[in-house]
Amino acid sequence: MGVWLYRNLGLVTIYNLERINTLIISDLHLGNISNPNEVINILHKYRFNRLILCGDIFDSLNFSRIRKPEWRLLGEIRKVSKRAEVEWVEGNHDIGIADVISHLVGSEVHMEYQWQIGDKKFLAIHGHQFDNLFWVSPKMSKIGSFFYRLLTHLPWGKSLTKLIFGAEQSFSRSSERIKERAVHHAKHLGVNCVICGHTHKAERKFVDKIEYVNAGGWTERPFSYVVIHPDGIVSLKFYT
Ligand SMILES: [Mn+2]
Repeated sequence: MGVWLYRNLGLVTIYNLERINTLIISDLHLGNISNPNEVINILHKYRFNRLILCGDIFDSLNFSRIRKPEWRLLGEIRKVSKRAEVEWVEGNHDIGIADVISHLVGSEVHMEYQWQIGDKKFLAIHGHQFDNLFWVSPKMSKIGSFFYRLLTHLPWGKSLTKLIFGAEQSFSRSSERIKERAVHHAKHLGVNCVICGHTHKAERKFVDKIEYVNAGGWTERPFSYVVIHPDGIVSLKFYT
């Protein structure tokens, strides 16, 4: 009888969800090449106390480009905000947008966000602050990433980007630079673990005893996200 009740009330599903402390998702770029349905699946996969949107959730202020599944994802985030805290950390693409949208999805907006699990101190920051000036200005970063994407879609684009911009090289250099500067910032603030996005390159590494995690992104595969367990252990996950 008990089992029957559980099944039919959907309680079995709730109890089967993996219990975590924090879920972190970054660089969805809604309104561009985004994958909202996959993100909804992740929201349904776990039970968590805190959801951190680590920047560049929107690609631009052009809301006419937001499609139905993307609105549905925003609705799901709003539902999450009824049972867990939702923190939105601004990225270079959603500066100014977060303020408009955050009340819709029930989140707080931050430049950077700090929290603690047990003795372990965490910081979430998008990471464009550590990038070169060219990519930091929203306009320039948009123009830059537009040309980069355009070129990588052409058959001879990859060699051309290398030839003209050295873009691939400068992109990988940029993720090294961001890691280095994020770790420096974390040391300054006295946190143990710093979580960024921006580079779309998922990574987890210890540098000078600071745990650096990049949540990756959702515009190209493999899609990735970060899970923090109740004991403060961080896992970088890939969506399959
Ligand atoms: Mn960014």
